[in-house]
Amino acid sequence: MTPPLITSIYTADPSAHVFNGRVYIYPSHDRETDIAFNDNGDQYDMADYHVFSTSSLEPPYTDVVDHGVVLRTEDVPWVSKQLWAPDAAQGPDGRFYLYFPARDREGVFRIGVAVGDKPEGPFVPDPEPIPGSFSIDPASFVDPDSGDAYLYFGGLWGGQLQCYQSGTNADLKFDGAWSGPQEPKGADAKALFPKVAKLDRGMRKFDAAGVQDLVILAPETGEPVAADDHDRRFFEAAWMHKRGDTYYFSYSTGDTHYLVYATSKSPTGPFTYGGRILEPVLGWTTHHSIVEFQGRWWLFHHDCELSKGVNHLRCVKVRELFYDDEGKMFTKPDE
Ligand code: FUB
Repeated sequence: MTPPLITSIYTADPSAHVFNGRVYIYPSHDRETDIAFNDNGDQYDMADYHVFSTSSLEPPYTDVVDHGVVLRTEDVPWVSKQLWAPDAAQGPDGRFYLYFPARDREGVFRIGVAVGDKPEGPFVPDPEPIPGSFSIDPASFVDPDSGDAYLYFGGLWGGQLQCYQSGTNADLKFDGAWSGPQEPKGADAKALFPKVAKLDRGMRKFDAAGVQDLVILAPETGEPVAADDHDRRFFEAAWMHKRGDTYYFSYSTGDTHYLVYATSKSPTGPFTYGGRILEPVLGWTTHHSIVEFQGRWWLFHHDCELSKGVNHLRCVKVRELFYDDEGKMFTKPDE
């Protein structure tokens, strides 16, 4: 079985990128807590971020470097708690932008940005969250062909995406009555879509087009995936990558514990569901990233092997990802 990539601390939600010929990993930093487990995710009570890097993705991972703490709760004026899954991107100015979700002083998840001169930080946060941002799991994507940058985000239940069902994307209203482990259901209900916003060239705010839905269609009907289709509907853990002229949007199905993907010829969709890339792992959550390094594709993800199954004490792993002749992604059994 693939060993954990990082064993010095508990890590999760790995966002991997290649900068300067080296793989940089931006994970959540899990920690022990006395908070009772619940389906709102209160036990995921993280308070800082470390950055890791490596030049090799093959065990025994002797080159993995922990660059130390790069951002803490107390560094960010608007944050009250829960530094959840982050990501990072390099902007057109050559600087590095760390995107992170956290609860604000009212307990509402927003997305912040912090800026650094090096991929390993340190990062200086903006004093306010990104205007118009909400929910969790920001995934940044810089299109390798156009140079355009996007932020994908959203997460159900504890991630609060279901609290934004009224109003338009330009003027979404938070409805606290939807807080907690709930989501639309029923024969006619469509799944809630993840969100995408193009970043302006400064990388610290959304461009004028603002937030849009990222539509995921069922291939057999051409209609949006149904809310009750928990094997395929978006739950959390957005990730975007491009191979050739195909955009791959991958995500977690949450309570069914799969990592799945959908494809499009546009970074903003619509996307068509394509299949599974990872079966359930040890632990409730599953969350990942996909990156090309030295001519091979890699799936970073986490499970709970290091803590022997404690859901909120996770460990990052990496395994090779393959494509068949039709561009369908798959991983091989982990033996
Ligand atoms: O790490 C906290 C949350 O757990 C993330 O935001 C979700 O994607 C899940 O992995």
